[in-house]
Amino acid sequence: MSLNQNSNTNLINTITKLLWGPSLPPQLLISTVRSTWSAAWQLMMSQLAPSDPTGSYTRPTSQFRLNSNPKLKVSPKDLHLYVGLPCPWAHRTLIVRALKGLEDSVPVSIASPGIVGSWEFRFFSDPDKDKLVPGLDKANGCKTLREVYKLRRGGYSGRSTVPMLWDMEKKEVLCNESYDIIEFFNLGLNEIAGNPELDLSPPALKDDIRKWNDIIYPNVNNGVYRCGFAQSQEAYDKAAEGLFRTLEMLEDHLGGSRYLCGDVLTLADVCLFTTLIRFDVVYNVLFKCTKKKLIEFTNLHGYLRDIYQIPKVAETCNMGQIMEGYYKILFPLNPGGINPIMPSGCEDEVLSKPHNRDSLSLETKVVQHSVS
Ligand SMILES: N[C@@H](CCC(=O)N[C@@H](CS)C(=O)NCC(=O)O)C(=O)O
Repeated sequence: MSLNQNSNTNLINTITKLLWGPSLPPQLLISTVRSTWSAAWQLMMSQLAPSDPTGSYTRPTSQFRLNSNPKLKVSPKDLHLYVGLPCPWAHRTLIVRALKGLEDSVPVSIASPGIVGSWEFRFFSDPDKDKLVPGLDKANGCKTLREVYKLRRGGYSGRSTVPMLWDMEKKEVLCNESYDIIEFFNLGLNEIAGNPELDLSPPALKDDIRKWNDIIYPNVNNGVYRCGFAQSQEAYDKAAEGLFRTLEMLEDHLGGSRYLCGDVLTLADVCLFTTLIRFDVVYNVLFKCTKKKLIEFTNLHGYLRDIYQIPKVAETCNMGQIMEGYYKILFPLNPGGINPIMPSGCEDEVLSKPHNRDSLSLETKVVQHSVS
């Protein structure tokens, strides 16, 4: 328990003793805590997790979009990426940056979730050499991400979210929408990319990618948040039903297809992966996505391991930081701040086990067929 929590508990104990003697009558204690906690929770959730009239979480839209600003001229040498490791949306950008070989040309600053809800930059003393770790702001030397957003001309008073792509020369937020950023990293920076031949959104697959994103975003990527942030039973039931129905459908599809769109990895897979890798370690428990664990879906779990084992992907998955961010900082959902033990299925040894999904490739099937 932190010093602060200790002194708060002592204060509450002292007041209680003054009012009621050595202990509060149990019924009174329970009803007081229940109503106070419930009111505080409703207040916090209504402000932090906006919902529609049925209590269903509605994600606020991103304010800085790349595609909505056709006049925006981007100079590749001035780019800087801000991310946080627990965030699934920021994780998308780290994966595409790594796969495209943009690590040297697009430097990154990795923020840690701060106790008062803002992303902060802190020196990290115990780095895990195999993983990306949080640290200081390398572009602007700010203490918080909020300060960085405020450096832009005209200032800023909205949500300071990650991922955020920053123009170091113009001191401007270029974009804070993950999908725009990954599309841009995929094709917009080929002149400075180490792996320009890789196209994660080939023209022939664009419709298919869009179709998958349209299913996966509301039901899975945002679906887990709609479970965790639901403010009514009805909203939760609807979100949980949509989530598990979609996971079952994906399980079925991935039984016959190596990736979502066939033999090649696409942006749709990157977006699905960053939710799946957090599923058993966070969403299954903290967001009440309890019907099944991901490890119980044989094909989805093999697919997860397949992507995890693509060179440079595992380095972007810091499970310790993911747990720390969700369990310790997402205060309304885990007020005690206890960080649970890591599920064994989420450890590197398990994620590194053979996936045997190469045999699902159409090309492999054709070869096998012609040999037999
Ligand atoms: N639509 C955004 C969502 C980004 C987002 O919600 N990021 C969260 C972390 S997972 C955040 O930074 N929240 C801080 C806040 O809301 O103040 C995207 O896909 O890029």
